[in-house]
Amino acid sequence: MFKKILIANRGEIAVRILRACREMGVPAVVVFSEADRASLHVRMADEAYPIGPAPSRESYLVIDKILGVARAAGCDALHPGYGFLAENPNLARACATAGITFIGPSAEAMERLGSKTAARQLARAAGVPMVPGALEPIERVEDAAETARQIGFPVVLKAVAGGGGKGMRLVERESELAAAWRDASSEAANAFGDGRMYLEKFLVRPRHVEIQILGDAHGHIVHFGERECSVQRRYQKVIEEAPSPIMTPELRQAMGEAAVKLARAGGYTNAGTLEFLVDGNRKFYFLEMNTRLQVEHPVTEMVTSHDLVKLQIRAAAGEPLPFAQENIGWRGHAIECRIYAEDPDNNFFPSPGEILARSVPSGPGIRLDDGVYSGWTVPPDYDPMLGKVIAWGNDRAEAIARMRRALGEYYAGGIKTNVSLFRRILNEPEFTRGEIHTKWLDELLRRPNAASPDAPARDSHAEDAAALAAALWHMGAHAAENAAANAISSDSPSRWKIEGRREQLASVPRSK
Ligand code: MV4
Repeated sequence: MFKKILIANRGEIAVRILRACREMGVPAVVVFSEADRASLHVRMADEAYPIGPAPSRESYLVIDKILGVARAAGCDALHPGYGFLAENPNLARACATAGITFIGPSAEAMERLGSKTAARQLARAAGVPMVPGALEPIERVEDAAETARQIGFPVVLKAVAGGGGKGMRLVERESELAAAWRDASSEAANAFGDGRMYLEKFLVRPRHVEIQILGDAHGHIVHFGERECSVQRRYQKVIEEAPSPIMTPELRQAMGEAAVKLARAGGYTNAGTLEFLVDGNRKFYFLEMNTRLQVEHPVTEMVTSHDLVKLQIRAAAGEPLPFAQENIGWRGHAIECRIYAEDPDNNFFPSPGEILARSVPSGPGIRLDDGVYSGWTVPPDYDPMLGKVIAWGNDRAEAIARMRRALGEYYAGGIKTNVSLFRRILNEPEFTRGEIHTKWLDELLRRPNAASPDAPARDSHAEDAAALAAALWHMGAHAAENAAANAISSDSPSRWKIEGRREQLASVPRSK
């Protein structure tokens, strides 16, 4: 096992990896920017090293700074988390050069699967079904038109280096193609420094279903089944669940086998996710591979009882997978809500700021993967995800009921959160029936909201006050005082502020 692991990330995922390290008895080191001095991952780590200013371009994205810390701290392994440098082959290569084990796939496997067209060629060679379309980048718009005529409109233009919907354009008819091609290509050139494009047949309202895989260094690769991630807003996942409401044992086996086949063809090791689109006839099509641990990995952990982060670390250390595919089973249902500091009543605008008071859910079937604490200030410099609430139940209905109950126990004061969005989604009959697809949430948000009509008549201050009072009542006066006092570190600016906050909390009426 490793002597010491560097976690090259921040927020809830750094905390999640720290927890795995602690359970394994491996010391863990973190890095932090100037904006993250007081962050939870810094407080929880065994050692923490500064790596520069708040902008990630000058801190979390600088490979030399991160490897400098790894060397100085005596780390023999590095976990990249997700986002930042997680899918950058240059970090994997720099680690290899420095003699530090990268907890993830090799730089070469990342490259083979990171390019969309390269991944499509691998899928073709491995016999994995994918959406009809080009297998190579297309140079000229005339060739794009020719391919589009062959496969039939509508088509979707995609960036070879793309992801997350950037550089993507839906084209309904040939007359729109040339303009869309220029637009998408220049968007891709700006976003990825690579304007190369290809195209695919456009599937109408598919589901997004992804397969979690894990490979060791001895040629064994297993899959942990699927996650349903169709509830997305502007290509950002909002709710994920396992199993998918449309899953059958046969479909899971077929998709799992396809995923393992493709990963094997790419010489893939460690944790990875293969994204598929699934149409109304339960036909599945490979879309792309994510060569990292994903935000939504906990729902897979909850239904399979396996700790994916510990398995990643063991696989990177050269240990063989401790079980075979036949030993992986699924029990119950898990749902995850991504809690963001953003304002659902103002177009989901980020809402950074100080968390003045907080109450978090617990109890049967609830897991909270959190990266914040009361008294901490959410910085404006990064993705404003605060953490994730995960609910497990014996079946989907119980998981949903537990999630509704847990969201009622969630409160963060001083900032806006998207919790009300989840209450709305979890009460939609289409959602509870599992009738969701990749356009479902965008369409829902265009419909009027009965519970929260956009009218200015709505008294959001009164609602906030009521929620705060309820949260404090839940916590109890004593707990509230402790929470406020504990949240403020010994090096915090002034006693006055602590007393002020104590008073503020105590003055909220607690009678029901
Ligand atoms: C598609 C598609 C339909 N047909 N490709 C969006 C992000 C990018 N990673 C792939 N995306 C899509 N590709 C074909 N050929 C529909 C989407 C899509 C989508 C995919 C996954 C999750 C949410 C989505 C929302 C809108 C569109």
